[in-house]
Amino acid sequence: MEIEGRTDTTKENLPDRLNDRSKEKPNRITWFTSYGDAAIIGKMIMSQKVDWSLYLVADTEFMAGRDLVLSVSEAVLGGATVVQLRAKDLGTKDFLELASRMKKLLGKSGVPLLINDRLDIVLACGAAGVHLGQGDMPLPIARRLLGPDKLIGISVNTLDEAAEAERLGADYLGLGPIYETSTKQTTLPFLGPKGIQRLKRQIGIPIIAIGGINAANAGAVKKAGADGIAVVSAILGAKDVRRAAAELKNIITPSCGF
Ligand code: TZP
Ligand code: MG
Repeated sequence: MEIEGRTDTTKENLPDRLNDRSKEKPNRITWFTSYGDAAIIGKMIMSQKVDWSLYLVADTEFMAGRDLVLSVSEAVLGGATVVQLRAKDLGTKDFLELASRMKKLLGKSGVPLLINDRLDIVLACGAAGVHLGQGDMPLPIARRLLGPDKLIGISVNTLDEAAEAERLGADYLGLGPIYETSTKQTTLPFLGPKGIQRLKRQIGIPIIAIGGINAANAGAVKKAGADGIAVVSAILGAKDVRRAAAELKNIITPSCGF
């Protein structure tokens, strides 16, 4: 169905083009179900398989009532490879309902859905994993509750935090803030591309840079060694969300055309 020349994704039935991406990039390998060396190797393979390049943080507060599900579907059509649902303003029931809609929307697209903070929502909606901050559920407990197959990402600002997260088995790091941002209030120091470079030398798991990243600075972030960029406003604040995602995707993985 077409609306003003654009594909209608409001029915949460993404076009075939989106669902077809599952054929290109399977990103879940779940043949190990228990802990032990084999499970750890299986998990390493699995997190390597995730395409972290364009990580959309779908923030309900940023959207302030606008249709987040529609915007996320547009962003994925533009090239977003991971979606994290962040809903600080929603109660449990509304958060779960939105997460379930998001999960259904992403369907077979191959784009994993991560949930900010809430392990219970991950389990209830069958999301791929959780994103935790330094003050959230400690990683070993989160791992025990979620099991080896779920992805767990941690926000870090220092090398010590990053090394600890890696040691404890995080699947990826959200490193930031890289630049000044008005999307999230923070007193943490901005790391800039140099901060990414420093961490990249010492850390083996994927590093996703976050904070103030846009089309003007994404190239420098990538050059500094980030495995991906995590973005709120540069995508969700754009007039044409799909195009904004595609532009960023092109900068960080130049072979991808729009
Ligand atoms: N964590 C660190 S900075 C940030 C989060 C969630 C906000 C990033 O938003 P933007 O608009 O991409 O700067
Ligand atoms: Mg948190």
